[in-house]
Amino acid sequence: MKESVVVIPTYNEIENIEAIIRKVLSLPHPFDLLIVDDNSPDGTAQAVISLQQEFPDRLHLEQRKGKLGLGTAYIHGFKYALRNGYTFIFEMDADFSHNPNDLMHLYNACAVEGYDLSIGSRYSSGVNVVNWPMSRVLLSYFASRYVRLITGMPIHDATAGFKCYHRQVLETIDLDKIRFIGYAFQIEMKFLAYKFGFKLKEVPIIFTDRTKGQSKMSKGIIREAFLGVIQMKVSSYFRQFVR
Ligand SMILES: Nc1nc2c(ncn2[C@@H]2O[C@H](COP(=O)(O)OP(=O)(O)OP(=O)(O)O)[C@@H](O)[C@H]2O)c(=O)[nH]1
Ligand SMILES: [Mg+2]
Repeated sequence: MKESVVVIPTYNEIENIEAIIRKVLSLPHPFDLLIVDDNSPDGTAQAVISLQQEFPDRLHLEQRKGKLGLGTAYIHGFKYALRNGYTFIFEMDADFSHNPNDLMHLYNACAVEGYDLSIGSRYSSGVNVVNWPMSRVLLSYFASRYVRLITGMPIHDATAGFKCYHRQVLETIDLDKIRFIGYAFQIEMKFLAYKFGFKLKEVPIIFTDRTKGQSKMSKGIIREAFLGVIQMKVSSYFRQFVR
């Protein structure tokens, strides 16, 4: 039984991809890696293919035809991880905004303390974001307060994208019914895990703004999240969450 795999979605991350792969695969704990690349024009996938010769059993690549959104990239990766028998499945960005050393803290919250979903949180102990413009910090911080207000979910960092799932959470959530692709995807996955009664834990992390590569954040992603939260809450009244 394979234990842990870190799923990293990539779109144009040629400046980060080799460094993030080497960092994760050099950690003392044996994490496997799955890169889900959307046919990045900058050659990110080719860089992964050449590194696979050095890490044949631990570095995996799934390629998709075009840019289809972060959310669907993760759904694709989760299905791969469940098919291949992994117990702990992680989400992490490719741009070092998430510190790979924190993977162990997320892992321990699930594997040692028994939580079903651990979340790398920027806001569970104050505001732990480095080098983001104040406007972005305020947008992100109040977005989480807004989600908490609407959904009642007791989570400080609702849009966090650095997580560890125990496979039973992803087996319970109907992945084909997930509608959102951006931050709303991050909110929806936490909201469904919470509604199904899984045990969630926020693990404090420090989030650092990317130093290499281009941001993929857009106004559309923010709008989707703002309206999507209301949709999630309303539709939760009309369904049952039975495990
Ligand atoms: N496969 C795939 N990956 C994506 C897509 N959009 C973003 N990503 C990846 O998802 C991760 C998070 O995207 P980011 O652009 O870092 O989003 P962000 O952290 O909100 O914004 P910045 O760090 O400021 O750019 C990165 O590894 C991106 O390469 C997509 O459409 N498809
Ligand atoms: Mg980023």
